Amino acid sequence: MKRGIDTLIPVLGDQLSLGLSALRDADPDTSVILMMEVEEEATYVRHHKKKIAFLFAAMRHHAQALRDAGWEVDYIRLDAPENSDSLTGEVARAIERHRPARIIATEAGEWRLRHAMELWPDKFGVPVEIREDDRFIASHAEFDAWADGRKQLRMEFFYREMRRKTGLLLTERGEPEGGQWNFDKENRKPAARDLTMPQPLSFAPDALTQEVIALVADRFADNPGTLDGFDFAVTAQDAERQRAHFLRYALPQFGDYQDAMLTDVPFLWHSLLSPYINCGLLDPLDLCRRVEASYRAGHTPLNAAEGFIRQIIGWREYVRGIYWREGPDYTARNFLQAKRPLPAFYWTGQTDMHCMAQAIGQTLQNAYAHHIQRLMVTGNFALLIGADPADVQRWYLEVYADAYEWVEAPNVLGMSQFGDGGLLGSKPYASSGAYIDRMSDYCGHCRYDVKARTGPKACPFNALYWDFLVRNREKLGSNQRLAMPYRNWDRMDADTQRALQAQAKAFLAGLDEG
Ligand code: FAD
Ligand code: DLZ
Ligand code: SF4
Repeated sequence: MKRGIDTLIPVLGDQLSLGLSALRDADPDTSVILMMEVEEEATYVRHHKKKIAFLFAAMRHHAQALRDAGWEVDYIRLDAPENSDSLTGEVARAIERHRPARIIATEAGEWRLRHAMELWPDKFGVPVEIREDDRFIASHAEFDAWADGRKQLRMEFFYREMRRKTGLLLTERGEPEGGQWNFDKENRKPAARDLTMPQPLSFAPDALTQEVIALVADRFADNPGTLDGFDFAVTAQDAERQRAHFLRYALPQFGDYQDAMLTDVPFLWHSLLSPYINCGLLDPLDLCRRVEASYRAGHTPLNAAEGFIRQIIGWREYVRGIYWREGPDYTARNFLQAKRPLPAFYWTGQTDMHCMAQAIGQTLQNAYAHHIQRLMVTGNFALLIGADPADVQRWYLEVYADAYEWVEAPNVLGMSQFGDGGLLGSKPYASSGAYIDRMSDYCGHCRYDVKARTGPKACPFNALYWDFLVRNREKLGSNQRLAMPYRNWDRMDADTQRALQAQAKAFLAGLDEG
């Protein structure tokens, strides 16, 4: 028999974990969990249709899992007639319904919602306890303690701290397995097409998910992407199945082919786990411990296990630390003063550049592209043409099922667009077509010639790369990691330099004309 409601616990769309800090030591008999599908969250950017469908389906299934675990869940569907369309509005209505004595929440994953939650106590006249999100390995205080007083922040050193903290891949004497912390140099092999390549699992939508798909098709018909072939896992159990499948069939070669790209092969040896980790269906530390166990059992080589674990306890934690440390204005930075709008083909994939058509086409189809496509194809191109980093951030936040501002913004603004001037990474990830040619089979399928720098068939990345360096020399010229390309530019004869700049200028003018 339920007693009166004492505690209201709002659970956001990316807080789908049974062990969430807000639920810890709450009493299911006197608490009610509030979950809300709201217009404001669904429209702050034009999310990919599959991203919205994934999240709503995962939320609805999670509500069921919470009920099965004994909680009362008050679940507000997007099409509920009284839906006020915002999280704050729904909390206000829930307070009217349940009259709780207090609210307990886990901190939100972005500044916009953190600010909104900070206003709740005054707005509602109810005490609000906001708990830290301890699904992350480093607390805010730990990241700040590590970062304070350092002249330069670098992922590699933070990562070593996280290895020490978790004990992952350490010997009994506390030294890194294999005698080194990082095996990245072994993880840069191009891949060949192969019939034994792993295939990800596909999860057929059940009735609850089909209902969500119909809702999204109706309400978000004009959003980017397609709902066709929706096959995401939407429960913790199915996410665990994809995790187990990855560990068995793909992880052993994850390291070798981490940076590889192949035409019409969107997933390669990647895990596809980021949407599940980010919304809470999978626990990142548990995942890393299982990867370590696979290494210790002799199933996975060290370069793969270390490479994977580094992405999670290194990069994922590091970008989050930077996002919160740098404050809400981080996303507005624009070190290179880049202003060009993102070309329209980012929303259609219709371009003759085969690498771009592949990365964008797969993104629109799957709400997924792997890291090197995001960084060295679409990100690199946006950087080279001088796209406005605010536009670029919006696109990435829209189109990927794993995109939340805390992880998207530092990756896009900091890592990919050098918009923070070198805070997150030491040099811009700018490259000519040669890198894409080395790591993929794309160029062989392209109407452009990756070896040509000027002329009608020249790969656009080539001239754009040099033009980018020259255009930004004042800001980048003293970067030691770019000393070599600047020297190479200076060694070119004046005619070659002029031809490259004219080639880039004509291409950019073509973009501006649409
Ligand atoms: P795998 O290749 O299998 O990697 C394993 C896991 O490592 C991922 O699931 C992810 O949790 C983690 N990881 C790897 N690299 C990073 C990274 N740089 N930052 C954070 N986590 C990382 N990742 C997101 O989760 N959300 C984003 O919005 C996002 N935007 C990105 C934008 C750009 C421009 C770039 C360059 C990278 C971005 N990433 C983002 C990081 C990375 O591309 C994705 O995490 C990865 O592609 C997800 O696919 P996967 O699960 O198959 O990854
Ligand atoms: C991304 C998203 C979407 C599309 N919809 C909802 C929603 O309806 N309700 C909700 O609680 N959360 C949603 N989210 C996630 C939030 O916008 C936000 O990105 C995270 O909660 C940040 O921690
Ligand atoms: Fe991309 Fe240039 Fe290669 Fe074409 S030739 S696929 S545009 S890198």
